[in-house]
Amino acid sequence: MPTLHYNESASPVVTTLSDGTTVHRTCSAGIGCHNLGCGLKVHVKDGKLVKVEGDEENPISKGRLCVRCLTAKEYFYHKDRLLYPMKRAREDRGKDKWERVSWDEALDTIISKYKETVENYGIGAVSVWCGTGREASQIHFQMANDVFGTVNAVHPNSGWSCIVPRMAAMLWTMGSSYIEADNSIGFPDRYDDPRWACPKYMLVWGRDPLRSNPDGLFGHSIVEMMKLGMKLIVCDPRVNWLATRAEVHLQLRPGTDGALALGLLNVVIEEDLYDHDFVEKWTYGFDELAERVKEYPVERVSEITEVDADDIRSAARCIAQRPSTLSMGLAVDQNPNTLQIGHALLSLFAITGNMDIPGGCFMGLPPIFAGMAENAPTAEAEGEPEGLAKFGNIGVEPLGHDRYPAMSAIVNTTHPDATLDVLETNVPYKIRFAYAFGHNSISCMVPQPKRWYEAMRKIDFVAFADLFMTPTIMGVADVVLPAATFFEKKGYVSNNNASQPGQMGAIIPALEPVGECRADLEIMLELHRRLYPNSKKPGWADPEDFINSQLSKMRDVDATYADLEQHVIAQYEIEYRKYEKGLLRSDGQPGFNTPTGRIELYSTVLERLGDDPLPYYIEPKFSAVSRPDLAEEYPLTVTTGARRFTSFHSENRQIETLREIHQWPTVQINPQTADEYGICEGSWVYVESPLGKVKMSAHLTPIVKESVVSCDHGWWLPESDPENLFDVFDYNVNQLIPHEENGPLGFGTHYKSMPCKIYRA
Ligand SMILES: Nc1nc2c(c(=O)[nH]1)N[C@H]1C(S)=C(S)[C@@H](COP(=O)(O)OP(=O)(O)OC[C@H]3O[C@@H](n4cnc5c(=O)[nH]c(N)nc54)[C@H](O)[C@@H]3O)O[C@H]1N2
Ligand SMILES: Nc1nc2c(c(=O)[nH]1)N[C@H]1C(S)=C(S)[C@@H](COP(=O)(O)OP(=O)(O)OC[C@H]3O[C@@H](n4cnc5c(=O)[nH]c(N)nc54)[C@H](O)[C@@H]3O)O[C@H]1N2
Ligand SMILES: [Mo]
Repeated sequence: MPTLHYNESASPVVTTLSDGTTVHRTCSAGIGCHNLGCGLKVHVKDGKLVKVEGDEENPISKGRLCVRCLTAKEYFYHKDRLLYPMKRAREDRGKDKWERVSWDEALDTIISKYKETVENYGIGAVSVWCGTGREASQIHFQMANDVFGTVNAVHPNSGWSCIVPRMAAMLWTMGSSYIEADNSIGFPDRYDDPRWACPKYMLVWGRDPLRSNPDGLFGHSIVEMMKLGMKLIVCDPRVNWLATRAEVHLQLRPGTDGALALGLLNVVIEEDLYDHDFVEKWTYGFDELAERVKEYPVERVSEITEVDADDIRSAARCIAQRPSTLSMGLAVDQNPNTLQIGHALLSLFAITGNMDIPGGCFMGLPPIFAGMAENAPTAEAEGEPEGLAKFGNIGVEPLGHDRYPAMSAIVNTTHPDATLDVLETNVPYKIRFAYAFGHNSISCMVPQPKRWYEAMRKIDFVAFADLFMTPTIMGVADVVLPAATFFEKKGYVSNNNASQPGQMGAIIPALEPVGECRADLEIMLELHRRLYPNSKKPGWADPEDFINSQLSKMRDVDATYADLEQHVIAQYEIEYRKYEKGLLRSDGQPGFNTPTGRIELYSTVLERLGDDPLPYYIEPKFSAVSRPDLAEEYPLTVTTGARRFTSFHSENRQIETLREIHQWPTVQINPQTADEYGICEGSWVYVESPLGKVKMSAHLTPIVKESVVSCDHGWWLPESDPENLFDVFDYNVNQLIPHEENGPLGFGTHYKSMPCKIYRA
């Protein structure tokens, strides 16, 4: 159903300038980013990277580029880049005693440790680890299932608090894959397309797309729509740039999102602002929802959230206008109340008739999310795993799904927090082998990182692939493989596996690899070749073959790598009002892809999974309300991880220009609060929660509420002693965050709301 558009009149992929410099158009996958596909022009002279600039012919990024890509040359040629495979003795973990080895030796070591593990302890002892959004995460499940034959794919982000809880709410209550604000991204003529309408309002909730471009909603498209008349409602405890331009800024107490969302529903229903026709025809359980939201009158919600009651009313009245749209972000996931926040916000836009209309909330096609893809090719070599990603058919489940069975209904990894329990207790069995790529858990992903660090050190053998040495690799790895940047490899980018309108593009190599770097995909194919030399698995011959087989699994998308490479980028559009046309259900009937065929305001799926079918509020577990005993010692609330232009998670701290712009791990403090504690601009302070403390440089700013401080995440100092793990435990804010304080079904956690105190260091 998606329609692909190529721009036939765009410049060729490679042009040559008068001085012999070649300019290569491509799509980015980083540097220091997700596979988002900003358009790039890479200037190459005598085989060397000269500079990178934005590609103004890319219909989506239109020549814009962030500071991380603009400094790509510093990254590409950085002295700290890993250039060769290395190994060290197990007893030297934590010591800077690496020894260069050949690729053959590194890969053979990994394979022999793997075989030894399986022979002696069974396949359960094998695990494959991955982080966020790089090529590594595109192939995480294939690496786990098809190469190493294990269901234990690990993504150790507590409560899977990145996009998956939002996706679960979307899938289970609306039968949709990612539901995104409609910014005309699939139309070649963008905002001029007569089928599109400009949203009257966008509700931006716990998201800062100007900095994060989260999951492909580019921040600049919000600014473009503001220029066309779109107004903003922003829900954020900080006054970020968007909040300063909002009609209403809902500056809530961190973590109270659930109450606020229910309060907005209360206003829309009490004031009869909803779309009766849509509710009648297309939703299930309106009366039950109406009864539930009576428990959240505006005055009560105002008390819980610290948001002015009149602001809640005005916001609800704005959103109820059609078309209005929703952009919800990470603060929705990083909360144990996550599924209910998602369900409530989606219900708000459903009952106001804003689902899948032009300028409203664009519904995704039924999901083809990585781990759920039907990616089981035929195995032909003896002993080759039959693509365990055909999940659920093999009678084995990833670790932790016994305790959190709902996890199986959305994603095919171990339960993140339960994985630590297994590592610490060896129950039900000991994990002995780990292949890890594209993540830096003890600097970034996991709460209580010292526990993970100790636990990962118990694994008998750990191999890592990365572009740089990291605290995690220095602390726990035995073998490290040098990964390639997108300048050095073939790949593809797409929005949510083409389930959303957007772009699909080619990553086209412009440079020879530095040192002996190799792409993750090449490493995977090589491991597979060595493990199953007789395999004739379709799609596994070489990177292009693999990319083509992945593209062929996307719904109705007819494109090969060669097609994309020829044009660099394609846009694809998907229709509106798919529910009227039978485009959302496998039976071709009108309606939504849910058990009742309707949008489930009363969720039969949540009910079946053992949760309340209606949205409800959970007070943050360690707040002054829940734990008055902590309130005196820890009077402030800390929220963490608001994105910065100058870094992508724990990356980019080596890049001089970026460190000039943002030098140290920083805590934002309201000047009033700072005054109270005798803290001045730029001084070092400790931020301490009941679980631990970290050092941060103070930045005094009125953008945070007086009772709130906001800390950077992902910090370590590449310039510090490797054998002190680059001081990661002095600066990684996740030491303030608890392990396994997830919501009832195992999702969400407290990255964005913990009690704390601050004092001068
Ligand atoms: N430059 C850059 N871009 C990135 C990343 C990066 O590290 N750097 N990371 C990428 C990844 S993996 C992700 S998941 C996305 C995330 O990107 P976003 O979804 O935009 O999330 P954040 O930047 O974490 O937070 C957005 C806003 O939430 C606010 N906030 C804090 N606590 C609360 C709360 O309790 N409730 C509400 N309503 N708001 C709150 C913060 O003040 C902040 O302004 O960004 C991606 N893009
Ligand atoms: N306190 C707090 N903690 C958080 C968050 C927060 O908001 N607050 N956000 C959370 C979220 S949403 C996420 S997604 C996680 C992210 O957590 P991680 O995924 O662990 O974080 P990264 O720093 O992105 O780690 C990626 C590593 O992969 C390497 N890398 C980059 N590109 C490639 C590649 O192509 N191949 C290979 N092999 N390696 C590559 C990088 O050099 C880096 O070392 O952090 C979480 N942690
Ligand atoms: Mo994330």
